[in-house]
Amino acid sequence: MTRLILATRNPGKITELRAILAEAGLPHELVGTDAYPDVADVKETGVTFAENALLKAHSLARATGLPAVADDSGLCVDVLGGAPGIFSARWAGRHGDDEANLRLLLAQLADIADEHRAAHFACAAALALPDGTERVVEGRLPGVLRREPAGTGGFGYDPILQPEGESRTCAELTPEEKNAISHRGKAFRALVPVIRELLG
Ligand code: ITT
Repeated sequence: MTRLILATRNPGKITELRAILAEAGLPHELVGTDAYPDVADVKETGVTFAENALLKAHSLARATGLPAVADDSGLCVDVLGGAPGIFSARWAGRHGDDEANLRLLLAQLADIADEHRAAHFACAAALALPDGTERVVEGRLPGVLRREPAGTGGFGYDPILQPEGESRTCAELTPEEKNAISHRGKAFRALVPVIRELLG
């Protein structure tokens, strides 16, 4: 069985991709970066989600000799020209401070009318092989930004993004409901035919 490595220490992402591979009938064994503790994290120096996903996937494939999958994602706000984008995790300055990031964004958009509050989550997922072969796919979850956070599920900007056609925010959906429509779910599912093509 081919072993496939996913460039993340987030167990939720590993579970999500594992379920998608199993559902598609792909026999590959999926492990996370924690299975290779000596492999250093790569700096995300790209300027697009796709560049960062490819950087992470190539670096991990080279370091482990395994086919590697990596994703990069964030929130893109129309009226901000696509920001926070690749800066989503550190919009308020400190990496991963979800509450501060969300509060800063809401303050920046305080005067923006409801009809101009469109935004989407975007995710690029890359597959790289140790010989340098690469593929990248993308997924989006479009919606509008609320004025106040609602819901306790999920992470990041979930409490303020209300998906198109929904009356709840992402943080009010069950994990299954969110995975079914999410940017990451779409990107991971788009990887299935790519994995089949390159790894059999
Ligand atoms: P890794 O450790 O796997 O890199 P991460 O949390 O650092 O995960 P991501 O690339 O998944 O990085 O996401 C970057 C930021 O984008 C994340 O910190 C959130 O602020 C935002 N984001 C991405 N996906 C999101 C989602 O599904 N819901 C809410 N916010 C999301």
